[in-house]
Amino acid sequence: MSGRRWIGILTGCFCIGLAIWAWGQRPEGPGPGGAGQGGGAKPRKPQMADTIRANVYADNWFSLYINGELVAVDSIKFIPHNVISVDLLPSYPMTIAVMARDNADPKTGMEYANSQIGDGGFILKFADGTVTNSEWKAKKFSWGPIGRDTANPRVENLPIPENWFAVDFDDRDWPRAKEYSEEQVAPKQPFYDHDFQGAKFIWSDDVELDNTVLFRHRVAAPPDGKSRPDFSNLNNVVPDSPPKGGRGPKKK
Ligand SMILES: [Ca+2]
Ligand SMILES: [Ca+2]
Repeated sequence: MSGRRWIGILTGCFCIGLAIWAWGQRPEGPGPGGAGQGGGAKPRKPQMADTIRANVYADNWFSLYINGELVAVDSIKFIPHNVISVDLLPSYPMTIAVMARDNADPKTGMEYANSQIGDGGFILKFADGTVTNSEWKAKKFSWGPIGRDTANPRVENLPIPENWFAVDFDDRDWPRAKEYSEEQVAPKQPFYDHDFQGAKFIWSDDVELDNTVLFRHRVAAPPDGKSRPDFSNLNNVVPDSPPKGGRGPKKK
């Protein structure tokens, strides 16, 4: 057999192998935007590969809402200063709403058994590239001691709006968050054990006196540019074949 013919056979085998490999790489189910959508395409179940990791650090406590739903709560209200790391199934646009609290005495605004004013600080990063920075909105709802008067400490409060975490809450008149340096917030070791690269510490205007702060931010599309299926409508569709054996509870 001539050398040229061998090259032809080998090239043919390579092309067939490449086609088989490409077939194996094809995505399951519909492409981005297909899951949970109409149009006749059969939705697939979300996989862990569809989730993104969220890392959140607060001095001292937070609760986190996404698209109006509570998704994470800081499990330690004071010290040690911990990181909460959870998996999220994202859908966009994504409205993030956070309540952050410094561990201040509600009557004096002071920390550590009323021995000092103390400071706050909040930072967040999602694996889709979402990070905290001055593009976020921030509004203080409890602050003190007024005038830094620790001899006669008193606080001021604003009522927290009932639907502050809702997607359609109007935050247009809220100020922008203020960024603070790592040196100012002085995070503890757990912060350095997690990925916060590119994220900024934020708070309202006074990281020492402002003790309860609400943040809001809308992520229009994944910052990393990656297309992701939207599973937000999953409860309204049957993601797989119908349950076997009649009307029993469907396995999830
Ligand atoms: Ca603090
Ligand atoms: Ca404080």
